[in-house]
Amino acid sequence: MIEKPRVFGAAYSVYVRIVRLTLVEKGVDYDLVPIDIFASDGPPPAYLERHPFGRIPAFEHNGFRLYETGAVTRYADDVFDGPKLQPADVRERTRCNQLMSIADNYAYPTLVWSIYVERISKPAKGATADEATIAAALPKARICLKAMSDIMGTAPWLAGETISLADLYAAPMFDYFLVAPEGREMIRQYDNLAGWWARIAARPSMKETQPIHMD
Ligand SMILES: N[C@@H](CCC(=O)N[C@@H](CS)C(=O)NCC(=O)O)C(=O)O
Repeated sequence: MIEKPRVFGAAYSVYVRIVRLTLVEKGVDYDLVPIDIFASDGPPPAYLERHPFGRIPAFEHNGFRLYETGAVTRYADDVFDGPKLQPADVRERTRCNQLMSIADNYAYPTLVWSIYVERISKPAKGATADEATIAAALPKARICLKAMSDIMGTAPWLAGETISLADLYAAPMFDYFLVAPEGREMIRQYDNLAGWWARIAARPSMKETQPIHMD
């Protein structure tokens, strides 16, 4: 019997959404098994057997357990039918990998944690935004957007002519970032990124995986 892949995590999570976007774009049916990593008493202790670092998502397919979104999404792209989400051309594929790394290391902490969480998420929960954190993050965010815009150039998608894991990595991060006024103002300065955002935001996969915004 062919097992449906299982994604362990919560819809609000950027990284869970990257895996879900990948599966939806591939046309793969999956189960989302709820794990709230920010629950007050923490995730169920048994979850650490799936993910020793206590992050979401974790993933399982036919008894193959996996964590780390880059590994999960590349595995899903390799084993499931559907459109290829890693470019065949070696330079485009390398750019795709580079963009995934930029998203992990620079965009996620800056656009999501230092800007969205401070400007939108904390005040929505009654806490005060840390303006110094936001101010320090803005130049870093500009570097992220300029780097991504430079790599994208005139292509329709971040890593070239077809949608790839690079787009599915960046999109959930931008979806949060663009709730903040600073994010909306910043993306306006990059025509190619603004066009990219209009294209990716219109994908049915983005609507299907839309979390409830805290705004
Ligand atoms: N390197 C991990 C990052 C996953 C990650 O940071 N997930 C966040 C939610 S979007 C999380 O679990 N945060 C919990 C925490 O930081 O304690 C991956 O690629 O999957």
